[in-house]
Amino acid sequence: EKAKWPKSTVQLWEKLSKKEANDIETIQKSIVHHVTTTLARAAYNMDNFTAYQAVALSTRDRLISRWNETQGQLSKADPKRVYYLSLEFLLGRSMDNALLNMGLKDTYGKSIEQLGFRMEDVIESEVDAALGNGGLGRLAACYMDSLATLDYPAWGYGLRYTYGIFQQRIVDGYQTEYPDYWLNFDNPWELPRLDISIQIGFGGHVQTTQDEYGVTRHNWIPASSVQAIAYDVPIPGYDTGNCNNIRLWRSKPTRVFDLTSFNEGNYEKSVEDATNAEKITSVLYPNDNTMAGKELRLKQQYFWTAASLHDIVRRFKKSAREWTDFPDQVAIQLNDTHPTMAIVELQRLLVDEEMLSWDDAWDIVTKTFAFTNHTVLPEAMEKWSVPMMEYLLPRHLQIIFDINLFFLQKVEMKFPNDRGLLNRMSIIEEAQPQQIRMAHLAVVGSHKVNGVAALHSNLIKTTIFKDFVAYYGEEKFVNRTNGITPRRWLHQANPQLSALITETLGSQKWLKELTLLKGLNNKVDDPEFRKKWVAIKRANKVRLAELIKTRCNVTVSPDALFDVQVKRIHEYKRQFMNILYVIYRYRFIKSMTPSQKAGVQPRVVIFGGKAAPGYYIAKLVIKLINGVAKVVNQDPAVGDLLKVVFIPDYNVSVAEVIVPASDISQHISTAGTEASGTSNMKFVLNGGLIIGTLDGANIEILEEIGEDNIFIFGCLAHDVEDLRHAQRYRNVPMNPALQGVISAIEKGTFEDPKVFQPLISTLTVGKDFYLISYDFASYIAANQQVDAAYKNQEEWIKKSIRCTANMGKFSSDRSVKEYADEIWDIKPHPVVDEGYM
Ligand code: BZD
Repeated sequence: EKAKWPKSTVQLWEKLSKKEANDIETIQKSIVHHVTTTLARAAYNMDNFTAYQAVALSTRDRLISRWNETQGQLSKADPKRVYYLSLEFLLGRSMDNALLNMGLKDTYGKSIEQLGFRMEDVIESEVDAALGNGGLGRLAACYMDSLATLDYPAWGYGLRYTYGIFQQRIVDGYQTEYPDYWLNFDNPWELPRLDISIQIGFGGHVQTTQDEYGVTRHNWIPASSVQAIAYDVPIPGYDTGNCNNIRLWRSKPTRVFDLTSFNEGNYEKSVEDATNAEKITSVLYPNDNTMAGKELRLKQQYFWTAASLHDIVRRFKKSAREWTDFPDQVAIQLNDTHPTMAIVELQRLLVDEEMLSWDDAWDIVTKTFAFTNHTVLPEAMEKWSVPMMEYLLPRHLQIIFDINLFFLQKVEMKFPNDRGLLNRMSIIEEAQPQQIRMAHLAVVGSHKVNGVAALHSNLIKTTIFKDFVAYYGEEKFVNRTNGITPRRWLHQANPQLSALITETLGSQKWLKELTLLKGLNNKVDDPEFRKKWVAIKRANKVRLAELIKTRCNVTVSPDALFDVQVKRIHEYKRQFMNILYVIYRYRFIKSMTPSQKAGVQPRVVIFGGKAAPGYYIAKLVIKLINGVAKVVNQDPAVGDLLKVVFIPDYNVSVAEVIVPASDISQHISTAGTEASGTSNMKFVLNGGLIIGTLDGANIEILEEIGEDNIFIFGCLAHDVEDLRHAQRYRNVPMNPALQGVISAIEKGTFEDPKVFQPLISTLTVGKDFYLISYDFASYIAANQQVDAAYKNQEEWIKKSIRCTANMGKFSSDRSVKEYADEIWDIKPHPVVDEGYM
């Protein structure tokens, strides 16, 4: 269009679309402009929330301008891109992060201060975008930050849930769930793209015909359809003009199909269909590491993968390339098995709609996809029943059966006459009804499969994917140890520590090259530096103590050792073991003479995390923690020697306060169950020591920071099976210290003991599957070592500095580079600042 314009028009556009300046006056003008026009508020009639909205809108203008510039240049250059398909993006708040990444925080801070507001208060007004459960969703968010920062051409694809993860309140010690209606006030961090709408079909039947060459063609005729509407979330890189995108889909009714009911005179039915269409993206499923098998969840998965693939294919088709070039232009990463239907959908598009041969299509598909596994827990493995799939997606089911048939034929050629093997490897599990094993489909449809920490990547090769390694060979199965973004988890969450590091290292380069933190090792023996280091930790503890006072109404001393376990509540993570030890400690203190008490290291034990609403045992753990807290915190015999708190509604923004304030945090899963863990990395990066098992990324953290700076206990992954066997078939007596604790609960020390009986039964009737009794003795010992080490404050501070100094490996920049180089084969594509909006 532009080409047809007279020169003067083009020049006028160019003149008027120059980027806005970033000086205080321009920024203040833009804020006031948004207050008075966009928000339609009188300039003086404002609270913190209105100020937040105006600052957010002004920040958003700058984000959009970067987004336009980046996406415009990428469209022209058309390099290979990666698409990160994740059902969850746990972004948290955006404003602080956007301002820091764009280098505008100081200017905005000054601007609003002069306008009568404090940056901290304005930041606090933002609600979290909580479109995720835990580690998997937060990992996706960290990876998006790193991809943007490193100038990789990358888009995320996900769902725009109306309700994020539920809000947790504690009532009478129990978790209760409330809906998280986060879009109550407009969300300034998204750009609705109402023009981008894709029709997604469901149900119906498959028409089979012969084409003019006698080839059988399949044509899926869906019975109903919904629309996918795009909402774009700009993701600015740190210290670069690059701005990537997360495209989230929202479901809306289509007009086309619902008209049939309408025309039949069934108005109510057509309205009902419309409401059902909106349901698809209404709520995030709140289970992590368990599979519920709900039909709506499968609908979500297909809706999202189909919309994303149509979008990706449409972008690919803009340039006149051959289909064989598709894998040279497009890499798609599957964040767990949730998006596995994308494999089937691409095969369907290529074969049914683009008329490629099955083999040519399959070659393209397998070169395009790669798959990340995040768990080995059997209850988390996704399976969909064949009848449900047939009803919702009949053509896809046929394709899955064909993929399986051709795959098993090849397995049979390589390993003839091994029926057991074919059964084990089949994508279809022979149950009643038959089940589709999504992990098998993901492995078969991808060129690379990765685990998320060294131990985990090895484990999947010897357990769930053992047969696949024998068939495909080792090269297909790789490790990509997780990482976290140091921008959010140090620079933003711990500004004082960030400033000290920058001052010490002489520049901010470490924020993009985290191994530079090694330079801090030289400072360990500098008492002045140690003083500054510990003063910052203390200030962070004071801030957390204030949050605890507000949220739990418990007063805690910042001089006590802060001991933290925050993560989803799950049996394998063993919060139960932690609270059992707290009871042990409580009883021990109570048995002491006053002079013995004088030697006790005061501790504040801090818990936080959500339990899946249907996870009964996990919810009882929360109840027990609160029961213990109530008794311990009121006991004058204990006083400040021990306090226990459960911080309700743990989320990303609460984590940003907790993580910098921890002295010791707990990462104590039964060995072999926690694939990686990422909060372990966040705590250590912030100079918090950890107590942990030899599980997930703890092992690699140990390797990096050295055994003197970490407290390790418990059995090895390698021994777990034998230990469980012994628990099950031999009468292994319970650890006596643990027995004492259990008796105390059963005597009613913490409310009605009947309440806790099902929880206690997991240790007895349940044969202690997570090996709490076996690990209890070494757990007590490790805790004693923590106390002893904390007594020697100067040595403790040295450990704390060494922790931070040696965490460079765990930047998500490192992880993302490893994916980019060997899995995606993509290159950075820096944006050029042309000065236009
Ligand atoms: O993924 C977690 C693992 O448990 C962690 O060990 C690991 O560090 C992170 C990142 O790799 N897994 C999850 O968080 N999983 C889920 O949240 C989830 C959600 C829905 C369905 C299944 C799992």
